[in-house]
Amino acid sequence: MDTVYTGEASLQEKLSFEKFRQEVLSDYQFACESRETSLLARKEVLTGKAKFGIFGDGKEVPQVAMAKFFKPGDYRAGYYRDQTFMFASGLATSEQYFSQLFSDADINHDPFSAGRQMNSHFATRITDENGEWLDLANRKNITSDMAPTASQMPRAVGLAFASKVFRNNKELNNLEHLSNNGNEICFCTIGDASTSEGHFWEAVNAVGVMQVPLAIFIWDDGYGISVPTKYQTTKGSISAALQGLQKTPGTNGIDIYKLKGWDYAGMCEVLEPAIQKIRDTHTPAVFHIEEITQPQGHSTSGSHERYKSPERLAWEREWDCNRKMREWILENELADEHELVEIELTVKRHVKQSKQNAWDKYIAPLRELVATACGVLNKLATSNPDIIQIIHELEENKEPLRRDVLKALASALDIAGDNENTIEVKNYYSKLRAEYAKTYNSLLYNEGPKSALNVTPINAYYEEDAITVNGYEVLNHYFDELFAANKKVIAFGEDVGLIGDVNQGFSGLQKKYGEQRIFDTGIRELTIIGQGIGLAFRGLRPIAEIQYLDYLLYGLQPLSDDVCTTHFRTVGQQSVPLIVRTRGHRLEGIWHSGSPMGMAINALRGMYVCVPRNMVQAVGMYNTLLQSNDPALMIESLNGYRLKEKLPSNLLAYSLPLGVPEIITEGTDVTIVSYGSMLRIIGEAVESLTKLNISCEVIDVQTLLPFDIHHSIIESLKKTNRIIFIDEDVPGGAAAYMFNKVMEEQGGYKWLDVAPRTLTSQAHRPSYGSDGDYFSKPNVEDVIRVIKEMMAE
Ligand SMILES: Cc1ncc(C[n+]2csc(CCOP(=O)(O)OP(=O)(O)O)c2C)c(N)n1
Ligand SMILES: [Mg+2]
Repeated sequence: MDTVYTGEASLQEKLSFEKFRQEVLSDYQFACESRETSLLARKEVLTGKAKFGIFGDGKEVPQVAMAKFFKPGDYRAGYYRDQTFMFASGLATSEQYFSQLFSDADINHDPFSAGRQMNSHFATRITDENGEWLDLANRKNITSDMAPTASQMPRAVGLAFASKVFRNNKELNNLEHLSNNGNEICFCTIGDASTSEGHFWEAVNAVGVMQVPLAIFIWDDGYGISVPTKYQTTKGSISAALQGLQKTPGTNGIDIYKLKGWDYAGMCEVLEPAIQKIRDTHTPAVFHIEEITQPQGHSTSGSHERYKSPERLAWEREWDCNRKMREWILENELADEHELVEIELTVKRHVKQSKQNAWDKYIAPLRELVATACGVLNKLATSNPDIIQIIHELEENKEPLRRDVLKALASALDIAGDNENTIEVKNYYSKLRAEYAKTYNSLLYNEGPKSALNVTPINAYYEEDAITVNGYEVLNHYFDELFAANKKVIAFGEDVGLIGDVNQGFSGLQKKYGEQRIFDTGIRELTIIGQGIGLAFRGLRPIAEIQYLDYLLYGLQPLSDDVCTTHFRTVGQQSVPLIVRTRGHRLEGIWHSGSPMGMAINALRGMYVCVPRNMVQAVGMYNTLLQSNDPALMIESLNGYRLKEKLPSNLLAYSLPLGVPEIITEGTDVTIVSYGSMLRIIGEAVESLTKLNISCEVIDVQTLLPFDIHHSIIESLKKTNRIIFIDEDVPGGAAAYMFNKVMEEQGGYKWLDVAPRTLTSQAHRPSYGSDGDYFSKPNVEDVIRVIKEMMAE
């Protein structure tokens, strides 16, 4: 009996040893494949086949270790060093890696960005073609990588935070495709030098406070390009610098682990329980992975021999993680030299073949394009030697770009001049231009059923006995109905929870709907936006509040770099339906009266920018946005919360179309184009102007992005032949933008009888007090004066 038992145990032991051995060798194989990919990819750049390369060499072993614990449902918010992790997680192949390196515009080849992103910028699909969320709880999810250092931190906070929401809010339990009881971890990676960014510190503090499942891996190779740790980090060690955040019994905070990047076994041993703890307890952790190397330096843009000493370079060679893993395998007799050489040779052949396949797939359609273009050009039936030369050069081009083809067509057309032989070439040229506009310029916004522009508008409906309430009460009624009807909606920000925001839009609603849905955050605009990004990624409908428009600047970077580019850079595979709610334009003083609309609309192409003049209008916009996957900035009028408005009875249905201006006063002499709280000043001026027999047509553009999509303003101008654009931004800001839209895009210049005007605030921030306001912002008398001037011209 005993003998049999012992025999079984040893068989099991043997089996589990073999399994372990195979796993280690598989990891080693991934590490080798990744290294070989880095080495070959660098050569492709240096020989001119690709423009730029940045690689994960030196970080292979910690990433195969990390990948072991990355489970379906989990998220990664990382940076450009993580190819090994992607390979080991089964989310990328070396062939796809090369396709992205070559900027292959075919999404079947570069599934991360269809050639829109530099290499090593990964992503996985999160929505289907119709914009519906996939079963993310059963997939490994990669949120699209970005180049700005530490820009992954804000959204990492949000991705982890969403798990907390899913775990604590039982009303979301039925969303099984989005979460499995909040068990999902966000794996975040960052370079050692990038921890110097404020983003990093704000993020670690926020997750320490909130206790959310974030695992931050710091790849510490001692340098940020050429700048070493001593110039980056207090005490020369990020884990030492973070000590005050360490969680201890009875406190919140984060767990901090220090690991060696070449120590495969050591990392696996620590990571297994550590990651499980994050999953179970939602305690965030930092893994400071030290002693990492960079065998090929930072990127293809320079050589590290310029700034690393010979001693450092020698140390890096000796402590190369792949080399150390190899030694460890041999020492522990998990494989012999022969077996490892076999793996290494197999990998070399595989990567070489992958590179070749990627190149062949990339170049084949371009060569076909050249053949077709030359065929079409030949039909110009010309004996012109210059055109023959153009065709010849194109045919000879071994590595043609689309650009070369379009240049050839355009030059040939210029030379051929206008004659009937050119029609086919002209048509072909136009067809290609349209096709490549789709390839390179599409999907800044959602274009399908989830486009905010495709939402069916529904008018506001008023009962005969509709009550009149304060503006903030309109929002309060609306948010009450919204939170009852849509469990996915979550609102948060400074003072949003307990007091229901500084203007009481959410007053009483935390009590009614719970702290999971309406809550306060710390004063940290970057990561408030990050929380919104993460929640939106994970299929919820966040309304992230920035208390005043003036403080949008603090949260602008993740909006501009991340939110605005996500749909574009993933060619529509990811969306961030985040609504940023703020209030602005006119109150008191330098930092509570700003209207930096030019800044916003220029930085936020990729979001919609709504500028309602009153709160009912805002409601209509919120409803439209919530039916779409497009992100938006909603700027409520600070001085509108206490103004009386009639309350519509279809608060939840009323959906206002974006990009459709409203004529709020009809007139025949002058068209006044404006938005937001400025319209109230204009209204007062118009009363006086009417008495002077000047008939004003006042147009509220309602949204700056998009802007007057049906070109209705020109129709007003055709009638009045005079136009002025007024706002509270600095000169050359949003008023100049509106001017450009109407004059250039709508051809408004053709209908002018007098010079068109803009009327704006002064270039400086508004001075304090009522006189400060009067002399800083456009006032009633300014409006009257300029319009009288226009009438007299
Ligand atoms: C905001 C910002 N500033 C500067 C850069 C240029 N840059 C790219 S990578 C890098 C160094 C990053 O070093 P580290 O975080 O240690 O990552 P590593 O490349 O060493 O893995 C710099 C300065 C950038 N991409 N973004
Ligand atoms: Mg570094």
